Amino acid sequence: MSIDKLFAKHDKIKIAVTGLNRSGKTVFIASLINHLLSGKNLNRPSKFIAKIKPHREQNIKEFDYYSIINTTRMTNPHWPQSTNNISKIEIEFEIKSKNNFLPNSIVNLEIIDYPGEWLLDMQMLHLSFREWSEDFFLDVKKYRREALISEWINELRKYDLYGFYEGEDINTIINLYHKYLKESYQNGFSILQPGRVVQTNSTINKKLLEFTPLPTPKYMSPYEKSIYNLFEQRYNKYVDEVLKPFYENWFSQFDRQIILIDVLKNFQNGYDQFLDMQRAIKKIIQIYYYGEQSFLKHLIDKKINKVIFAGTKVDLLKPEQHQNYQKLLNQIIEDAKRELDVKGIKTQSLVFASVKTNEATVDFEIPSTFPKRDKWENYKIHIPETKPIVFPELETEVVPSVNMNILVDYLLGDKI
Ligand SMILES: Nc1nc2c(ncn2[C@@H]2O[C@H](COP(=O)(O)OP(=O)(O)OP(=O)(O)O)[C@@H](O)[C@H]2O)c(=O)[nH]1
Ligand SMILES: [Mg+2]
Repeated sequence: MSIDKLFAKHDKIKIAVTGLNRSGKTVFIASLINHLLSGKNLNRPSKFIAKIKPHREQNIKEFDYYSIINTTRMTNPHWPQSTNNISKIEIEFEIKSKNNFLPNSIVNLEIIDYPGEWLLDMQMLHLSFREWSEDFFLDVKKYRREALISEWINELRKYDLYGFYEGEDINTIINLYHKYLKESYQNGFSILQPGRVVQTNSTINKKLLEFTPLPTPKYMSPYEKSIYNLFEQRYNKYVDEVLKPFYENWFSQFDRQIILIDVLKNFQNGYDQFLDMQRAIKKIIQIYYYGEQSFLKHLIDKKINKVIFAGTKVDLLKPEQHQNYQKLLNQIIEDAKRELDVKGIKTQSLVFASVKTNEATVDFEIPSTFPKRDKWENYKIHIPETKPIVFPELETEVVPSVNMNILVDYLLGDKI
């Protein structure tokens, strides 16, 4: 370490990039790194140097920035693959001191990337099997999803879920529940637990996913050796062995969070999917309330607590539509924002595009408020597959984007 760095003031900041599957996390992280390395398209003149720190950790993969941006530079460029595991990257900033007599300061920025399907399961961390099941059946009723689960329910009816379990084959119960999750996923629904069931490239041991929610027994306790208890044990094992380590090792103690929301996708999917996504956002912020209150306290004490709701892929719309997208986003997050306000966590919202694709735009007049069910059909759109924009070869050049400068400012303006 150089003498300068030894005396420098060191600071660490951990950002949680969250968002449902395909919301744009990996592309966003790549664009963010490109902005920071180049020092371009930032709201303030850059007085820092940013470098990717060498990856030295054994227990987590490196977020492979160069491979990701290289996929856009091939003769047949393509978007990065859907993420199948967790990875991490650290950026080190050396920031010029305002006073020439004082040493420069060093800020370490830590970012993790992971599959979007893992995110919603975090809510299970603070629900018992019974609570999780009750939540599930309440949602089915509230959102009229009975038809979607009828095949699985019919199968459940064939078993005594609470009586003595003699080891009969229960695979069909599990398979039909998983079928329901996968069909809902294909139809654009967001709340799917456990999320690893629908993750196409998951590396998890499938045995850990062999449980489903079950109706709570009324006026009786299930037998110790019953299907109900068996699923409860498997649920607890999933929470303890899969969710807790992920949360505790990588997700706790972050300083600020950005939630990426692909609002446009839902105009393609449908009204119920839209509502489902909105509920999903509320579930994502539950992460603040998990476990000890110390996490909330950590955020509030450090006074850097911040959640940014970011509507993605705005480059697909014509510029005159951006304002409506912003208004609609504000309406979607209103509930979640109110909850965070009460907890003393600052929120900001913004529509943006990590990269500005060439093939934009969709000819679409986005409504500024959430349309009623009977008006929904007027807003149905088809979003074509776009080709990615090529990341510049030179590290000093920045990729075209929309509002990334504002977003970087929201995220890191007080640090760099
Ligand atoms: N037009 C446009 N499309 C984008 C942008 N960012 C991402 N996309 C599209 O969204 C898709 C998903 O982006 P990713 O960054 O892989 O999404 P993710 O959240 O990492 O997805 P998972 O890894 O599956 O959780 C890409 O393949 C692109 O088609 C953007 O800024 N503009
Ligand atoms: Mg990804």
